[in-house]
Amino acid sequence: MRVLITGITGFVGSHLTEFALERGADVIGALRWRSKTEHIEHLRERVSLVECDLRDVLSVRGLLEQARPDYIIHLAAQSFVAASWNTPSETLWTNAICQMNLFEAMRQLGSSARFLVIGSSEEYGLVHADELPIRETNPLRPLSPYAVSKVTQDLMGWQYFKSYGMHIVRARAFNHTGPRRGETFATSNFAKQIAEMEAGLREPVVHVGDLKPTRDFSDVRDIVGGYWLLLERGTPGEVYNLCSGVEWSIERMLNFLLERSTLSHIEVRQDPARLRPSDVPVLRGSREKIERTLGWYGVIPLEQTLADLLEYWRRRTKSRPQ
Ligand code: A2R
Repeated sequence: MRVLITGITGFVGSHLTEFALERGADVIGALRWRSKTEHIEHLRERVSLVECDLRDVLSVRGLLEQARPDYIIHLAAQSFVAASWNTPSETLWTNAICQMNLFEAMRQLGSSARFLVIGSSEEYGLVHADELPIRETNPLRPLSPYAVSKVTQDLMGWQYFKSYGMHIVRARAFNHTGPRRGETFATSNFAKQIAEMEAGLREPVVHVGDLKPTRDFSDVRDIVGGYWLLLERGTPGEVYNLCSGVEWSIERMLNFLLERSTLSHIEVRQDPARLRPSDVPVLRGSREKIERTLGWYGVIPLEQTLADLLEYWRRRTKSRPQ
């Protein structure tokens, strides 16, 4: 089994690689010459890495010729909702065009690889109270440039399945976190700030954005298991939510991390720069479809995930040169 993972150097890519290697797969990872490889250093000897900027159609063709994959998990993306407000065209370009280049190269080469499109709960965007928990059939009302880019990827997956009969399965992952999560993401950012305060590197003030939104969080190690299952047994053309079905406010996650800190008092300060032009107030998914049809559900409690995330930042802060 040869699996091509785009975005292998990213947060999810590193966890998915560990998962795939444990299952005996041959992993081929696509990265750019400038990609930071710190998350996959411990795996480097066990994977094949191919340089490719997925925005470049020739480069993508070369990647597929070299990789000859059975499975493709397309994780590479501009993945950060907040950044998409400042770089809307870059976000749309990267997320839509990279995937289109992969699909077109697959068609040109006659590849019959199974392909997993990585969508997002952000696609649902504005959700009314009577629509919770969110099912796959809910209308898509995206509220950010990132969300629009993910709707594009999602519907493009459906179109290529329908038009060309390609084996494409679509995942809509709700929020996920865990060790190695990028520091721009709220949970990881809070944990990093706390670890740095504990190490005496900053004053005991945690800077936050809007704490009121609630989100449906899973552990990344559960999510990558779901992705694998969708490639193995998901129905082509179908879309599946991956979520816990449990809602936590950002504030509750922050408080959980603060309670685990070794410091007795940390001030919480709202930073206007961290607020977004429009944010999704509530996202809670229904995992009924994937649980009923494929038997998937997450097993790692969010408390464990957050504790592991804080430990990750403590370790990184200690090992950082002062
Ligand atoms: O930016 P780099 O060179 O460090 O690599 C990132 C990669 N990537 C690309 N690779 C090739 N060609 C491109 N034009 C390109 N643009 C981005 O995507 C990095 O390895 C990966 C993104 O990693 P993270 O930001 O850590 O995202 P994460 O959380 O792993 O997200 C995975 C998927 C994405 O589709 C998200 O939108 C979704 O899960 O939530």
